[in-house]
Amino acid sequence: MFDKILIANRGEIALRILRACKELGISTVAVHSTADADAMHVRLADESVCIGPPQSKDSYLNIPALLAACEITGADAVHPGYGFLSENARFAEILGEHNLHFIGPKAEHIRLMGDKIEAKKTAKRLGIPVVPGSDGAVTPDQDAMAIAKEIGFPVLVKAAAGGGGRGMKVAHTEADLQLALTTAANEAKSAFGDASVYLEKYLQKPRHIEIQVLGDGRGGAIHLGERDCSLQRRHQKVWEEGPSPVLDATARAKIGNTVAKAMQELKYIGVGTIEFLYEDGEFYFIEMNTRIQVEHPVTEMITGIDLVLEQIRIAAGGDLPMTQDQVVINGHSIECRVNAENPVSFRPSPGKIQQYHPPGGLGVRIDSAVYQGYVIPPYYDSLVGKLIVHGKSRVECLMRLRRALDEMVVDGIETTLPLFRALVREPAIIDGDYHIHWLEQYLAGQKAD
Ligand code: MV4
Repeated sequence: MFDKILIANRGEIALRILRACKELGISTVAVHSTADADAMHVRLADESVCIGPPQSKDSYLNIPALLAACEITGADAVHPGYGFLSENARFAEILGEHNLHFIGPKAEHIRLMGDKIEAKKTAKRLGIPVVPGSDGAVTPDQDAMAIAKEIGFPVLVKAAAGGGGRGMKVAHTEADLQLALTTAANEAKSAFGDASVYLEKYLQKPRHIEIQVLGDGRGGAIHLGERDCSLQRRHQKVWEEGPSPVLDATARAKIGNTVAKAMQELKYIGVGTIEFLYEDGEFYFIEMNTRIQVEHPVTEMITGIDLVLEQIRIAAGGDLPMTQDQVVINGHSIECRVNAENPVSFRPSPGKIQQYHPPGGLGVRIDSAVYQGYVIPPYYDSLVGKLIVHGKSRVECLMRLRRALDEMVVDGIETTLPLFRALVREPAIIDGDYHIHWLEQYLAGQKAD
C-alpha cells in the first residue's frame, strides 16, 4: 500500500480523496495555487506545497511543479482526481518514469479512450453497441455523403479529439453536410490540433446513461450499475441520479455485463465510466471516461462502495471488493451540483460566503470544500458543493431532496439552489420523464416568461 499520496487537485474532490487516504492510514500531500492557500484540503492535509500562481496552467497543470512537490515530500503516488491532468496519458507516463504511481488506468487506456474514433472502434470490437456511423474518420473529399445517406439524416459530425460536446456539428440535409464537415474539421484542428472527424446517426431525444465499472488490471472487472445524467446545460451535468428512472433490472444486467466483460478483456485497471445514449430501449456507446467522475457519489450511495478508496487499493495491487453477484443496487440517489452562478443567467458569482448551513439528516450528504467566510476564487470551476441524497425509493429520495434543498443556506453569493428547488417540484422531473435536451428547453421556457 502507498505511504504518502500527493493529491493533484483542489476543491471538493481533493477533500474527497484526502478522506479516503485518511481512512486507509495513508499520509496526504495537498498542492495548491496561491489563490487556494486557505482552501479546506490544504488545512486538512498532513503536508501542503504551493505549486504556483492562480492560473491552472501555472499550478494544477504544471507537471514539473507537481514532480518537485513529490520530490520534496517523498510522496510515492499521485491521485489526479477529475479534470486537470486526470486523463493526461503523458502525465501518467512521466510519473512512471519518476518511479511514482499514477492512481488511475494504464496510460495506453487513457490514450485509447481519449481518441473518440479509436475508443469507438475498441468498443465495437469488444461487443459494446455503438451509434451507427462511419467506420473511423471521414475526410471532406471522401464520400461522406454516401455514408450519411446510408445511416440516414440527420447526422452528427464529431471531432476525434473532441468529447464532452466539443467539436460537434449536426447536418440535417446533404447541403448541410459539406459545410458541417469542413467547419468541424477546421474547429477541431484549431481546438485540438487534430482535424479528424467522424460521422454518426444523430439521435434526437436520447437519455445519457453511464455505467460505472471497476477493474483490477488482471482481467477482473465488475459493473456497479448506472447513472442517468440527462439533465445537462451546455454539456455541464446539473442533476444526476441512479438507478435511471427508465431502466429495469434486466436492461441493467444486460448492458452492465456487456461492459464488465469488455473491461475484463481490456484488463482495465481502476474506475471507469462508459457513456451511452439511450433511445427506444437501445444503448449506443459514445465515450469512455478513464477517471473518477464528479457524480461518483450517486453510485456510492446505492452500492455502499467507496469508489475512491477502491481506486487507491486497486492501484496498490489490491483485489476487487466483491464479485458481480455481491453488487446490490439499494434504493435511489440523486446528486445536485450547486454552483456559484446566477440561477437564470448562469453567470459566475464568485465571492465570499457570508452564511453557510449545509443540510443534514439520514441519507443526506454534502461533498463540498466551502465554509462560512470562504471566498470562492474566480479562476476555477464554480462548484460550491454537491448535494447527494439517498432514499429507499425514488419517491422517498425526491421528498428528502426537496427538504434538504429547502434547508440549505449559502448566502453572500448567488447559487443555482433556486433552480433545484424548482426542478424537484417539476412534474416531468418527478415522473423521471426527461431527455438530454429537456433542461435547456425548460430554461428557455423560464426565460420566455
Ligand atoms: C450525440 C448526440 C446525439 N446523437 N451523438 C454530447 C457530448 C458528448 N458526450 C456526446 N454528445 C452527444 N452525442 C449522437 N450520435 C447528442 C449528444 C449530446 C448530449 C449527449 C449527452 C448529454 C447531453 C448532450 C447534450 C447535447 C448533445
